[in-house]
Amino acid sequence: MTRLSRSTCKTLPYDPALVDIGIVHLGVGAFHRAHQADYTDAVLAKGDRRWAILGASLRSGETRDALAAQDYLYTLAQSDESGERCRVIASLRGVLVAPENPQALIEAMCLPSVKIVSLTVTEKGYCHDPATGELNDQHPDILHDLANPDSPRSAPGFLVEAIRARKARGARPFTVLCCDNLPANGRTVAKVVTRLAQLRSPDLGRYVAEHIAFPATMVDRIVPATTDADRARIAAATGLEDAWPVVTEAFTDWVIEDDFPQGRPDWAARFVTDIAPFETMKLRLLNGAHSSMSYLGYLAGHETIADCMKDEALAHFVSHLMNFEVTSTLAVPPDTDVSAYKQALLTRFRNPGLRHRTWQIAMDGSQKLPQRLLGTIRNRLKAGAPIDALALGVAAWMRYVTGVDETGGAIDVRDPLKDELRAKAGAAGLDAKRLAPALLDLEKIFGRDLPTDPRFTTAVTAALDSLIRHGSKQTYENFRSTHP
Ligand code: CS2
Repeated sequence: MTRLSRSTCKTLPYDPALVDIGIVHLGVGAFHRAHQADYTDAVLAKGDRRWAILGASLRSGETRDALAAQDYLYTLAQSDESGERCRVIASLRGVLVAPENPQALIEAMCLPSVKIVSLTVTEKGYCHDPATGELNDQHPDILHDLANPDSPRSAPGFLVEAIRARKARGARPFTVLCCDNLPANGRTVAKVVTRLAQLRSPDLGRYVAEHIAFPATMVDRIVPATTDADRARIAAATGLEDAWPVVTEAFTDWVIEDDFPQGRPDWAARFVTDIAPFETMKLRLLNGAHSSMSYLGYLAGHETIADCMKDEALAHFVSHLMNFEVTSTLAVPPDTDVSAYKQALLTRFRNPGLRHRTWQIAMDGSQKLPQRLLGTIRNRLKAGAPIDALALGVAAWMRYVTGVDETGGAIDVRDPLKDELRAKAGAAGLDAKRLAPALLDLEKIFGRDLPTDPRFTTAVTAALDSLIRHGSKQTYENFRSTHP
């Protein structure tokens, strides 16, 4: 079959050779390619050719190897109840692989045409402490980057070195646009990058604090990892072989704080002055439900989120979590109907065209729990309100990170704290009264307040005890009986 490329693709709305690199993007995973690259493709297609993207992988060369042979073009397949629609995205104009040549990435970030450096490096990529949002200055990559500032490994290390290099050359700085699901993502990344710059020199720290803009964003699109079945189906539909297409839903949303001193593309996003209410609503309702469902569903043997939603008792749990425990903690964003938003979420979770694996979402829970569940729990406790569903979500994470499933099989737990989690779980054994306190002791996840609040510890321990004794399915079925 013919390979997708500039010469074989007949549907490109612009010539990818005639665009300028305006954005360097760190972390060219599926999410970036289905979200920001799609919005940017539309801008280039409308005729503003200044904003093509140069991607960078901070770890492996896989994406570059797959896309280089097809001129970095790829198919975006959008799926909803009416079926799947395929379109070729041309906004990505190259991929650098940072570990192969870190200096080349720094040079790219210093290009005069580059006005924005955006990032999707996942929660753990910022080397911060998830409970406080502060840089973890003992993180191995940060220690490496302080010792080798001109050949960094971490995203903050690349940002600081490129900011320094531009400053030394008298070039105007770029805007840093974090597109990860971190709470207050702009402010959090600003804090981390400013701190790392300070550790390099007080002068550089001051420069970052005074001159670099870090607009916050709320990004939303469900993008499961691409499978071989996706590749085969998309090739059959388009007639062109594509080594790394991306499958997503038709829905997409992007809310951005409009703070781009060097200019920005005219993305079809919502530009606002305060994204906090949008972000909290999305992190707590969508991502909070996702994470809770992923642990409970995985333990119950459900492979995908759509499978979880077919399990009526689990779908009931999700609705209860959203309606009775999360909604009361939200400040409703302007022009938003929260009921309609929740209804739409349930439909999105049910999308049969997306095989979004519970195992994929279960990854990196230590980095996700604070913004997805624990902040909500703090608000509820402060209001003296029940936290039964939220506590069950946290307990399911605890049961999951023991690394042993309900049939005694191994769980492939992926988490930067995996070893610590396994050691604690191993020492405690499958006993809720020992396991819960052992994991709650992780201050970088739970802070100091939650582990000492008996309302929280009692609820989590009871939920964990039920998960251990009765299994996940029986536990959420019982939940439905007690919370009709
Ligand atoms: C998911 C998110 O993998 C996960 O943790 O919860 O990637 C989710 O699909 C997106 O945030 C949706 O916008």
